This record gives sequence, structure tokens and C-alpha cells, in this order.
Amino acid sequence: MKNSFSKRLEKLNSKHKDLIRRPNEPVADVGNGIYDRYTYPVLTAAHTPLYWRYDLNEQRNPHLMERFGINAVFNAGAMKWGDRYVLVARVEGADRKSFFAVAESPNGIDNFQFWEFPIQMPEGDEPDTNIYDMRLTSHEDGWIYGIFCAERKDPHAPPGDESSAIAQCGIARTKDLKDWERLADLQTASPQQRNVVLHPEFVNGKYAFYTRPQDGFINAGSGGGVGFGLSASITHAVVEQETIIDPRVYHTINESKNGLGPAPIRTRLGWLHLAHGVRNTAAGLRYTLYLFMTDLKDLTKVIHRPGGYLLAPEGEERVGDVSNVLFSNGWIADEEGTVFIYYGSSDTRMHVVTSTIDKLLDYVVNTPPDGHTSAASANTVRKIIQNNKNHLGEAGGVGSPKLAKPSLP
Ligand code: M1P
Repeated sequence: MKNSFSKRLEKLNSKHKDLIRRPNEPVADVGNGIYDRYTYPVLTAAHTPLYWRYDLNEQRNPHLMERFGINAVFNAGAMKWGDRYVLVARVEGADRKSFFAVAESPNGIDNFQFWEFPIQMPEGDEPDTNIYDMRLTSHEDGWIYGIFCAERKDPHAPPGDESSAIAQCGIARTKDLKDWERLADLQTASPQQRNVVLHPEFVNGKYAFYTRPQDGFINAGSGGGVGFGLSASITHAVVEQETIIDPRVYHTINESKNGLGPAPIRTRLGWLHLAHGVRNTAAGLRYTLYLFMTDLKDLTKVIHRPGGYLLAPEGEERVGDVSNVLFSNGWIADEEGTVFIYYGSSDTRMHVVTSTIDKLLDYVVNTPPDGHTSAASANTVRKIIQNNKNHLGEAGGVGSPKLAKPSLP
């Protein structure tokens, strides 16, 4: 006869196994032609192994209680690891501290399973209170770099202020994703840095960084957008001059702030970038994801900037610890040309959409840019309509909405 400890453990194990092995199908919907969404998140707090959360010794834990609660799993860096798709996820405990952990999948869509131990990131000179949002870069120097936010209490916060913090850019490198060497934090002129990304190639023999200068912990303030700068060293990286390449713009999806997502992908037409843009609303900040492209030779020159967002929160993605947020710091372009865009929703869970390099190139090149006024937007739609009229003729084609005249009651 099984005791209640064994019964409970059996139930927990079977629920966990079902979750990990659950197939993830594309959403049965005609979609927008740019990417496919999937039915389930790819990683959640419930995906973390039971042996991280529970003491499985019946003597020490007779009620089989959770000893370490996991609050959320989100904002993961991503890369191909042999024939596996790996995510370096931000795992946030119930205690609000985040750490990194690797999860791998055979197909990039489902069956993600965490490696046995989370990453023990070494401390730098100044201990971190919280680390999160790792961007992975396989650099041409042969190392894999993890660039992440290292957060500490603001030493100048007035007494009683237990919220003010300083965000800086932590840098570490590895060859196996298990053992990491911590390097000095990036130095820039900005009092705060978050969303820093290392470019995968040398530029004029130097390491190239995408930055996000910001005045405050939350507010970008005078930080004008996504910056770019070079550093001669990676072990003591210093970017003296930041050039803003993707500015924040009034009344757009990135008017409040923006930040680069994962390291850009080299394509035949240019470097493809994924970023998040933040706008203000009466209900708080709204984070969406967008694409742009820079020149292959001049990395500071944006050559395509589609208007609006590529991906915005939908359904359950809208709600979480910080609602109305999509954030991405990981994508994988595999050998077949499929692109897996991984994104966290509302600081709670991880999802994927899939597309292809060809589709994303078509999207960046042919999506009209933001005209910055209502008149320009109306004009863009009128042009599309006119082109369709020219193409289909007055008689129209099957499914042509104009040409099937609306029937009045
Ligand atoms: O809470 C939303 C996001 O806020 C921050 O991003 P940003 O610096 O652009 O505002 C990050 O803390 C990110 O992790 C988080 O998802």
C-alpha cells in the first residue's frame, strides 16, 4: 500500500512528464503569412524539474512540500547546440531573484527539458543582486558570450528607498554553456545600461556592442534609443562613443524606449535585427517586437525599417507579472532557413513563432515604413487598394472585398 508521500510524488511526476512531452502544434489559423504561432508556451515555471523545487527525502519533507518556488521562466537567449535547440532562460524564483538555466529541445518547438543544474554565474568585482535577460553570441573569436543585465541597489538611494537600482551590462563567456568565465562589466558613459548585445563579428578589429543608454532604471530619459559602439577589449570592455542607430520616435511603438533583442542574423541583404519597442498607454507600458535591417558594411546604417510591430501580445500572452509585454532576446536561424523567434510574454513564460529567412526578408523589405501621421497611414492603405484594383480589375476576383460590393439589408 502506497503512503501519501509516494502517491503525491507519483502524481507530481506524471503531471510534469505530461507537460514536458506535450506536442506543440502550430495554431490552426490562417495567420498573417509572416510567421506561425504555436498552441502552447515552450517553457513555463512548471517545466522546471521537480528535483529543483522539492526535497524528495520523505524524512526531511514528509508533506512533500515545495521548498523553492519558481515564479516564472521567461526572456531566454537561444542558440543551436549540435542538433539541439537550446534556451538559456531567465528563471525567477518566488523570492524575485533570477538566475540562468539551460533547457534543450530536439525540434525547437516542444519537449524542452532543463539541464540538471542551473548555471552558477561567477560574480564580478561588484556582486550582483539580480541577473537576467541573457543574449548569446557565438563570436568569431571562438567563444560563446553571454551578455546580460546585472542589477544592484543604487548606492546613492536615499535612506528608506529600497527600490532604486542600477542596471549594468554583465559579460561572461563559455565553451560548453556549463562553466562560465565572468569578465568585467561593460563601461559606457551612460549611468545605466540594459539590453546590450554583442555583435558576432569583429568590426575594424574591435568588439562591437549594441547598447541602450538610459538615465534611470526604468526610464530611458535622454537615452535616445538603440546605440552602437566599439571596444578594443572584451575582458575590460569600454565603449567610449555610442551612436544611436535606432532612435525612439514620437507616437510610434517605441516612443518610450526600445532595446535590441538577440544578436543580429547575417543575411544576403543585410543584418536582420529584432528589437522590442515600448509605448505608453493609460494602462501602463506596452512592449511589442519589431524588425529592422542594417547595412552589411556600415552597421550603423539602417536600410529597412518596416512600420509598426511584427509581434504583439495575444490571448494569455497579455497577462502576467508585468502585463502587455512581449520581450525577445533569443532566436535561431537553422540550417534549413527556418527562423525560431523565442519570446517571453508578460514576464511570465516563453513562446516561439517560426518563420523563414526568406519570409522575414520579404517582410523587412516590402512592409511600408511608418509615415508618422494618420494621413500617411491612410495613403499607404489607399495605395495597396489601388494596386489591387489595377491587378484585379473592376470585376474583382474571388474573395476580393471591394469588388464583392457590400450588400445592404
Ligand atoms: O518588464 C518588461 C521588461 O522590462 C525591462 O526591459 P526594458 O529595459 O526595455 O524596459 C527588462 O527588465 C525586461 O526583462 C522585462 O521583460
